[in-house]
Amino acid sequence: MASIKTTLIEKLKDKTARIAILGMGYVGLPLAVVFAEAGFHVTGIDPDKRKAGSLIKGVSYIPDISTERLTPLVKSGQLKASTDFSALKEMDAVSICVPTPLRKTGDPDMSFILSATEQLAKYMHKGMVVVLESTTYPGTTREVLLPRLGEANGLAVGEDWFLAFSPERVDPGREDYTTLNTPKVVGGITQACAEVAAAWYGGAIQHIHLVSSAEAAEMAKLLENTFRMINIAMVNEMAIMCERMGVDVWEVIEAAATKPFGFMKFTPGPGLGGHCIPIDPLYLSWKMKAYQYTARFIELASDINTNMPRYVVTRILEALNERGQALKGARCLVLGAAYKPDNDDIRESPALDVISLLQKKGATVEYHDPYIPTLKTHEGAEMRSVPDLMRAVRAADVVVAVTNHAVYDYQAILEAAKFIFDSRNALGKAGKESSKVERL
Ligand code: SAJ
Repeated sequence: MASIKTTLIEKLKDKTARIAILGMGYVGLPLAVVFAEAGFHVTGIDPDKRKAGSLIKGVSYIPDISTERLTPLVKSGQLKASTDFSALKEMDAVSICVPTPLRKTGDPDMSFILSATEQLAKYMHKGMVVVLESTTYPGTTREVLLPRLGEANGLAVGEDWFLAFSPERVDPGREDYTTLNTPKVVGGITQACAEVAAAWYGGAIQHIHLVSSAEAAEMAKLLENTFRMINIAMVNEMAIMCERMGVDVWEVIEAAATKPFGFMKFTPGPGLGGHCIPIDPLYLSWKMKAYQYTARFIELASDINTNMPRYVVTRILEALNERGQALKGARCLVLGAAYKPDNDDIRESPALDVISLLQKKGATVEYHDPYIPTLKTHEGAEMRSVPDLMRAVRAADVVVAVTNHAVYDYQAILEAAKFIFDSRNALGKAGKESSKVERL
């Protein structure tokens, strides 16, 4: 009689295996679409009624997946959506794509993973494969999912069921690398788990890179994002050092970037935003405490990046002082509030810190961002993006370029502004040459 593993691999290879994706956000929805387009029958399960309702209508709510691409999959029945976790009892393969934020204390918030795991645990049966995609600390798959899904149900992992980790690598808005063509790292609790997970993912995603354990896969993702966070912090500190020495950091970076090997360009900015880079490395430093080890690079980088908004406001205060003006009572216009250019996500955006710090210094602050119509400050106040950008630019004592969206007409802003603090080198050469502009 064929083993459970052989039977499951056959179902995965002939696409008769039924797939469920838990969490239909910017990771889960593209993954569901990629599996459905590969020929699997997929059910997206999300407790958010609005998401499930939108998907049932075939209407997408994330930019990376168009409604035109989604509708035919829903109409054909290839892709379904539900808020009901009991659908899991019919499933053969489940991918967990839920958020892993930080708590206010700075510790990992595992509540979404625990909630999804508790729901799935009710419906576990022989012949299932489960893959966790959420970025988390090394050991989560083995320490959190394995006991709750397998041992609690009397299922032997690697024989009755299969468990692996495969880090999500979705960069929202990116078009050159998507879920389909971004290499996918997969690491199993056992060798058999890795084989089953690779057979599943390999049936839809172009390149699978197998590693020897779930921990190796969890750590690979943290290395990727810790690498970015630390290099951004390093270049932020270069900006501070260059300013002390009267050297133009932007010129220095451009010069270093001419090196065709052994260098990777990062640019300084007002701080580190987003729901990945500032957060993922702290999952690692938090875990290392259990090993009595201090992840000094991560902690130092986090300190530097976290301090950048304050550094920017201090630079603005000094620059206004040079112009005989106090920051207190000054009219400040924050240009761009999203956490990175050409993006509508404000999570962890340094713009929120800059706004609050300017307000604490007594400045009158407005903001403009075509992608962020309203925002809530750290103090809980509602702000709206100013309706007339150029009017606000003319009225401001200082325009603070925080997020350099491509849509802005920087030449017009430069002509209309009294003074600009450019934290992103958004104005480029024109900014370098203008007496009305100071750069980070
Ligand atoms: N930032 C800088 N200087 C830089 C690069 C970024 O200050 O040189 C700032 C950005 O303004 C932003 C923050 O860092 O506030 C994070 O920017 P990011 O470009 O890293 O963008 P994210 O947060 O969207 O990162 C995602 C990540 N994708 C996943 O985790 C799957 C990351 O791994 C990708 O490398 C990154 O996109 C990317 O390359 O765009």
